[in-house]
Amino acid sequence: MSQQLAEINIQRLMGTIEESAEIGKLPNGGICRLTLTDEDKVMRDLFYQWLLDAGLEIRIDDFGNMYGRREGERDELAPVLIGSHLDTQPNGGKFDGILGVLGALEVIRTLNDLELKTMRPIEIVNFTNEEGARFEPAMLGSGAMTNVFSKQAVLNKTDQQGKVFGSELRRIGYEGTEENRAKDIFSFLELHIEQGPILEDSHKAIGIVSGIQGMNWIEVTVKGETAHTGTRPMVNRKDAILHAAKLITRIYSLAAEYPDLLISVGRINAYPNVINSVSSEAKFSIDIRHPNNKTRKRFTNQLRETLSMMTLVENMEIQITDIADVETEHFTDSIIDVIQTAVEKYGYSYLNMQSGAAHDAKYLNKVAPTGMIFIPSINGVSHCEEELSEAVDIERGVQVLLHSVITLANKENLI
Ligand code: HGY
Ligand code: MN
Ligand code: MN
Repeated sequence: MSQQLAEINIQRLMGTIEESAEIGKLPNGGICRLTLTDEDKVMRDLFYQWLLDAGLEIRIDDFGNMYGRREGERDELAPVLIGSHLDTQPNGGKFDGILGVLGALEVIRTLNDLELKTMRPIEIVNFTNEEGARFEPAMLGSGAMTNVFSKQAVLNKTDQQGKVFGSELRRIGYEGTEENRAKDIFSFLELHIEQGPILEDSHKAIGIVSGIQGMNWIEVTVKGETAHTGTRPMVNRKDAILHAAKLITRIYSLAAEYPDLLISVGRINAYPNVINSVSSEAKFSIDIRHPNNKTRKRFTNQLRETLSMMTLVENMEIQITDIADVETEHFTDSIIDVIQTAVEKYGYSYLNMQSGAAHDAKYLNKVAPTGMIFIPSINGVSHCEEELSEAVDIERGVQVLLHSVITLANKENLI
């Protein structure tokens, strides 16, 4: 059977995606499957079974990253790695990350159906904590496995309730070993929904991703003084929520001076957070994204100075904590070419584009030639229960993944 005739089974894939969507399902149709929770364990156990059913050799590494390996005819060669993540946002959709992992599984299932052997082994992967919704920052599993983060720093991460990454990994039974990490990877491919409006607006079927824009995640803690709301005169207050509100308003107005910069305050907590006490502490997050590293750094520096100056003037106190500072990443031309060839073979319309969202591929690109394939998101929405992609687009995306994998898994080298 030749590679161009290899066709995936879209009904099987949609059934697998729907089955995964039942795990952590919310009444509004969204999914809450935060990394290393009981829901994540149920999903991991089911994925483990699917890997076994597909005849793959399974490994778990010391960050809970899960790998399924399909032997190659020359099994000593470095593998082609494909995959993404199965963890979700607290009110996530059923495609973000999941399409990349279950689409990779469909590639394996199709190769098995067709008894299509490849020269190189192929490995599919589910990365731990891509979302960064529970343990900050994002892409901890892939960032740890590529040594962007130190092992101890990752295992010691705590969530908002003080639960520790390492003990949660143990608790759900997915603490593996260091030697199980993927190593000497020939290439990495990640299929993902675009999560934005570009492909839909441009009526293109496939996004051939050139790279991922850089980002900063910062946390600002405002220190005030608690007081009785009925007795403390307004002039003598150190109201943390009021000062945070002024800072946040200024952050957005400063960002408006930078074209293409995306800024978001997504998380905010106050203490004691009761109606009749003036707040003594307010913590809020800032997510900063921009395609150009210099511009992003210039803005972030100006932001720090502005927040500090405003706080000095108001005789308040703040603490600025860096959670992530990630450079813009450019993917490997030879991988982009393989994807482009596959897209042209099927005659799909396509757009060469950069990714606004971050993905595990950002860190895999540091250790292996990497590329990404996007499919359209309906109404460009993601990280919510309305996240949706059409089966026809899913089929095209996985077909391109399949063709690209077969090409790469039969290559001696990339040049
Ligand atoms: O933050 C991101 O872009 C990704 O969803 N983790
Ligand atoms: Mn994702
Ligand atoms: Mn996401």
